[in-house]
Amino acid sequence: MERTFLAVKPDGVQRQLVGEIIRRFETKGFTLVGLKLMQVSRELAEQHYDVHRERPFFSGLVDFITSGPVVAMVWEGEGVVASARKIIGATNPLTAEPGTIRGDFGVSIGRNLIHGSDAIETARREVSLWFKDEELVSWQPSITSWLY
Ligand code: 3AN
Repeated sequence: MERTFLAVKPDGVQRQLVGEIIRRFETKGFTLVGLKLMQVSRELAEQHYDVHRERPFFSGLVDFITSGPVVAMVWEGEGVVASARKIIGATNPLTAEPGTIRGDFGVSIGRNLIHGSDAIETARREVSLWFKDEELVSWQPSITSWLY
């Protein structure tokens, strides 16, 4: 089954949106298979944002993601990578549609509350970067047969 990596960023944690954010993926019908609150090291942050290394906002990005606790998660379900991106909304919260997480709760591109893997390959890389195999639990909630 497809998996994606999501992380509530320090602004989402400080604004006490963790429950609200988790609720949106739970009620959609996706399955939580990994979850941890963590203080991100600069090393992990730099690896995570490696594709942005040459961008002018790279060091600000690393400073921000390491500035406070982050909630790292792995979610599972059919089409979860693309669907989670839709639930999250556009990178800039000011242009993100209402009804999306960023559209409903954010105003600044540098404080856009949540990260979600942008493709299936990226999701594989990010899940294994952030989680050890033994931190992930394979399970099927009993509602699954009513979803698919
Ligand atoms: P997304 O998170 O929607 O996949 P990316 O991968 O293009 O967006 O960018 C990664 C992160 O870098 C964004 N979540 C955002 O916090 C930050 N970012 C992107 N573009 C800018 C920008 N122009 N100025 C500041 N931060 C940016």
